Amino acid sequence: MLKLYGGSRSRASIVQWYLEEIGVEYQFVLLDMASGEHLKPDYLKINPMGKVPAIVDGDFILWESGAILLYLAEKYGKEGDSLEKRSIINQWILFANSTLATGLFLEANREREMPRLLPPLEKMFTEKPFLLGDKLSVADIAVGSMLAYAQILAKVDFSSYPAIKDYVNRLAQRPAFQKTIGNR
Ligand SMILES: N[C@@H](CCC(=O)N[C@@H](CS)C(=O)NCC(=O)O)C(=O)O
Repeated sequence: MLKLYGGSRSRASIVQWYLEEIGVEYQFVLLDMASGEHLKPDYLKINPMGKVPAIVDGDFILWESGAILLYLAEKYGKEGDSLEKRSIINQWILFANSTLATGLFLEANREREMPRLLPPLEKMFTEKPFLLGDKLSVADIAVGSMLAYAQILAKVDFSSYPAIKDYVNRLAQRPAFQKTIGNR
């Protein structure tokens, strides 16, 4: 069975959310990060960087949440059936984990970046329920989890962006979200 390594409050929840959405069986290997289990030799064999999440799928090892999402989307999610579709998914995952994450979570960037990044997202969510159209995709897992974490952890207020607020609320009502990110 696929193994997902993570801490109790870590980005492993993003990967876990997607696994729940697509109904892949997995074992969550909970590392005691407070005591540094992620820095011990056993785990460093899986991710030499000592970061979570990581997965082990058969003989295959992968780390970095964005790379894991892409892998799962292609292998199990039946997403990304053309180069263009895969590239668009890639675009949103990289955007979420770099541009959006640093814009939302680095306080020094927030004031400058939020007024640039949020209005285009607001417009998109007034036109369609999810990033790629009518259906939730792995792009929503990546972007939606950053927006949800911004609301939960960094107390970012999306009141001026009602379509984003509604998007995050809709995601948060999904059973797979509640079992994972919403349960931490
Ligand atoms: N860009 C990486 C970030 C990984 C990361 O920083 N994970 C944190 C937990 S959320 C971690 O492992 N921290 C432990 C440490 O730095 O010692 C990803 O998305 O997977």
